[in-house]
Amino acid sequence: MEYKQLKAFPKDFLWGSASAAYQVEGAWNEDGKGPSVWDEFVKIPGKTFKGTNGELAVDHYHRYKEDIALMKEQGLKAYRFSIAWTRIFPNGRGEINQAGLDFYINLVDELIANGIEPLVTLYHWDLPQALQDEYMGWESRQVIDDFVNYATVLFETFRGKVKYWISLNEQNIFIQLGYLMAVHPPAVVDPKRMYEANHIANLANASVIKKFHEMDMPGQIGPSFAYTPNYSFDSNPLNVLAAEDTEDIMANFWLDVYAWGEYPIFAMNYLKEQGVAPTIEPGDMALLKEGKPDFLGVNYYQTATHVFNPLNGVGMGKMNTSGKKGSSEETGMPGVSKKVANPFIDRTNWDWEIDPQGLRIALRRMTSRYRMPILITENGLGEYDKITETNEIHDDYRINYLSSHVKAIQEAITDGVTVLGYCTWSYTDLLSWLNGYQKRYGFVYVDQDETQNGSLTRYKKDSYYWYQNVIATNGEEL
Ligand code: BGP
Repeated sequence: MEYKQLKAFPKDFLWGSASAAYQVEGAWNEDGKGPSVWDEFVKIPGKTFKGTNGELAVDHYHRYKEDIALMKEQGLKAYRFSIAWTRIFPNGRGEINQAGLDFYINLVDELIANGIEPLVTLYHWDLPQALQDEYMGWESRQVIDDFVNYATVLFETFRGKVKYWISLNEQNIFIQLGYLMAVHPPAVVDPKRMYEANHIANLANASVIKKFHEMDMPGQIGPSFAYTPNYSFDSNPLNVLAAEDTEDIMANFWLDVYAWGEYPIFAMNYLKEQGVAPTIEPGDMALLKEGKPDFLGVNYYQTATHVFNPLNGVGMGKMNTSGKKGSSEETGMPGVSKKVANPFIDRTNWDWEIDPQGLRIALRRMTSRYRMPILITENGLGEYDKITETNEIHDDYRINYLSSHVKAIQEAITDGVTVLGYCTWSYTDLLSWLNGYQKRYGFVYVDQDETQNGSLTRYKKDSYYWYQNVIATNGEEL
């Protein structure tokens, strides 16, 4: 639809930006923090780009005041960050590590003192290694109680101060990359184990949300889903069906569970036929229904376009983690679909498709199916940035990306979607899990390279000033 006039953004729209503990904090073993699965995984040769890790990251742990001062100056309304479980419980449970908790108390207080709404992610992939060692982490139902126990400490600590909570960040990504592609911890390739772990993660997610509501916490909670809307390559009915199947297996399979406490029919049938459906115990489905979120968080980066893929067709291919455009391998699900290039849209140097209308489509599909408010918890462009001799960063490509996506949000709002806020990924440059430090996302440039050399000095990019004006005009000037 095209409108004569777009609706204005709501007055209290949360113009935000995001990060995650492992990607920014550093201080990986300070103040009593225990090791997480990522602290260990990065030590395996060949797992991350040039062996990069988050031991120092961008040293946000020691520089958070400086970073928050930059946010304040920019006019940022909300900052989404994650809490490292291993700072609170170095071994996943047991005695609270007060020094670790204090870091987040100080961070939250500093944000509030500067008029910035804290949005807290409970889990952004850094599971305590102790729980992985003890009972294989997400593969054991023991993790449910430990996750609820950890979250409860945070709920009690930040009651009234933190109003927006994200339960699990991108369960679909950490589960698939961890148990199917072996490119995240615990580096397993086993679809059966993957769907078992995923079901347990669903139960943990629902349990934490249920606890939040039982505690009568002021505020709202929801998961963040990495949603890649699926398109058919053309009007060939076989390809249309391939896209719909992919949507069921890759999106509804998580979103239906979050919103309705039910697994989608076609995806579940398919998993049963493959012999990889999860074990569902009595009471599980009731629990999933009791853990209904207050909003759906969405991380949107791109869309995916598909053709039908026969049973003997292409399987999972390797992603481009080098930044050499065109280096990603063909990928597909045999018997379902194969991903192809969309001729209507351009790609980044990491082969991520740039599709602002796809964000509008994502918001529309989620609203049609679930009728829940949506919080955009991530959206952004990872690219090489160059700093000039006078310390300027002319990232007009990022401004184009972000402004076209914000326009798509405004169109979706005009369509009738309820959007609570928008967090760009990311605030400062940070560690990209598999792509090192050269794939930059921030409004704020950090002097840091793959060998972890650099002064860590922060410099404002052109996009920093652009967003400052977007916020000041409440989205009227994009
Ligand atoms: C999301 C994650 C973020 C972030 C982002 C960019 O999947 O939640 O933590 O990393 O993607 O991805 P990448 O760093 O792979 O470019």
